[in-house]
Amino acid sequence: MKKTLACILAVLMSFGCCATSAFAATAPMDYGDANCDGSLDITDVTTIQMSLAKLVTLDYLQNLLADFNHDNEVSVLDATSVQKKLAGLPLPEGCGGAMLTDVRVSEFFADFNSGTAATNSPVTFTAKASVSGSGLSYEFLVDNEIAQPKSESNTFVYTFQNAGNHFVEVRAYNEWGFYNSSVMNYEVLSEAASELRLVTLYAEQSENAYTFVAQADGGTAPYTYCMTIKPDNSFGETGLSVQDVAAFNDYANANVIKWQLMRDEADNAYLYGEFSEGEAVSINKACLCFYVKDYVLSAQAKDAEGNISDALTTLVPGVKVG
Ligand SMILES: [Ca+2]
Ligand SMILES: [Ca+2]
Repeated sequence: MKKTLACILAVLMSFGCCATSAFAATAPMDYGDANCDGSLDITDVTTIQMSLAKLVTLDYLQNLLADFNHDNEVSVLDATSVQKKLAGLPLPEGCGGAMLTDVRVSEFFADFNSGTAATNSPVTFTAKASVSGSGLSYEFLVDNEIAQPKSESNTFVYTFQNAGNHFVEVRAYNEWGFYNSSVMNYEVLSEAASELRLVTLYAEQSENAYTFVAQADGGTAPYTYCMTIKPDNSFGETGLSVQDVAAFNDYANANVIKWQLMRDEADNAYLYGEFSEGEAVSINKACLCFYVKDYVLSAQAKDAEGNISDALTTLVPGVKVG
């Protein structure tokens, strides 16, 4: 069984609501870095030699990295080739390079928002992840127990037996066993609500745009919705640049909601838009200037009687857009 190496996790809790997001990725690691300290030097040669002499035992990752010439074994050839590289001598073809360890959960959402599903109603959780290499797989946990073992399926259907708060986690693994996780604190009601509730809120990514989906039920139809997008200040990033506004205006057209650039009391910029039920709502990724920031998407649903229900979720940019 592959040894699991957790990536660096920064778990962001948002205002007691359902959305929690994990953000992480590790930098590529260099083949030959047998002691996994991020640099290639003579201590790596020593590490390989010591393992060949059975003086040390390499762990899973060390074994992968120590195989400098990619022949699927750690041998004296690897130690020699690393020495040659350090001496600036020519190497046999195919030696070295970087091992891509990057894996990242970009989205994790349920078809019922937290606090809207009752016990005994099946809830579908969907995760989306990206990986630099191949072999992406997903594992789902409920209250720290594995509820759906690792598989290629990125959806997970679960029926909660007990009301209350539950931790639902997805772990996306790459072929090397590195994983990135996203956790949500999911509240289950003892019985279904009849009042207005915003049951669905998530963002779908495509190559160029995000499409935002919100759906309410209960209350009195028809519903209208409004959505706000703003940078997640827990990352210390505030505001959208003027450039973003220009890009956003360029994108406006008939079938797309008109997003307005607003500023809060602290002068932080955010985008705000209103729309009616059934309208598609999408926005160009470049408009948000997704780079390293996360964004908070919040939505309100209003029914015909003026009742309001709201929800929020964290958008984790899966693709860097300059
Ligand atoms: Ca090293
Ligand atoms: Ca080798």
